[in-house]
Amino acid sequence: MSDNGEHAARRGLMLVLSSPSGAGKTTISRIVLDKERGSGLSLSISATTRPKRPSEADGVHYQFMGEPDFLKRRDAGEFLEWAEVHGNYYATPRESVETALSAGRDVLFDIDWQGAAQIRKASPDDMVGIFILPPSADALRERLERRAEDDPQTIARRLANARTEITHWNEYQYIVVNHDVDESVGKVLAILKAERERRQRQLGLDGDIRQLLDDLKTMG
Ligand SMILES: Nc1nc2c(ncn2[C@@H]2O[C@H](COP(=O)(O)OP(=O)(O)O)[C@@H](O)[C@H]2O)c(=O)[nH]1
Ligand SMILES: [Mg+2]
Repeated sequence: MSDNGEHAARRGLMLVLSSPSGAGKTTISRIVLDKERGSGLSLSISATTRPKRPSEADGVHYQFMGEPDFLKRRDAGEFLEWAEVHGNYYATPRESVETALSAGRDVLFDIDWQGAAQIRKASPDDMVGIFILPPSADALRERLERRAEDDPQTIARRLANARTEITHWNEYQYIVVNHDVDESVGKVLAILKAERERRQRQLGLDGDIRQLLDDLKTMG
């Protein structure tokens, strides 16, 4: 906005996606990240004590670790938030997120309602929460079964936990019902685009606008 063509610097935002297991949140986040490649959006890679699935890679989808390691890092204050989900521990490592945000880059989180609540409490102005809902109970069960990477007992537990997760829907600013992945991705991208333009996130606007007003006064 200043006449040297530079834009005011912007504060990075935390885009948090939550949903019950199987509503499509992980699929949506992967496509969003892919489409936003080069825009300064990166995924927060969580630490977890859950066993790695065959399709996952350590350090890419999660940092897999044993419980003693996890608890040691948690107690050392290395996590921005942590929670127990489906009987395993999950946490967001603090350092990479803080580095990204202070450099004006945005961070995408695929975390549950407990983690979202902790981040919202710590940084209400920097977090944008989106809750993804399945179109129906049948659709949710089908997706959990189709994935077939988990045993039936795990699937049953995830279905039971879905009810708890869904009761937190109204703690999020945006709700996306995932009827169609492409459509949902489009909605998440639109939310991100608009949220990036929020006045509060544009640093240095005060000075730029004062200058604009001064320049206009000189002209008149
Ligand atoms: N609080 C919190 N939740 C997380 C974190 N990482 C993943 N989760 C959530 O834990 C739940 C289980 O994730 P996962 O084991 O990958 O199975 P999924 O449900 O199939 O995605 C999902 O709701 C994730 O969003 C984290 O760092 N913190
Ligand atoms: Mg997931």
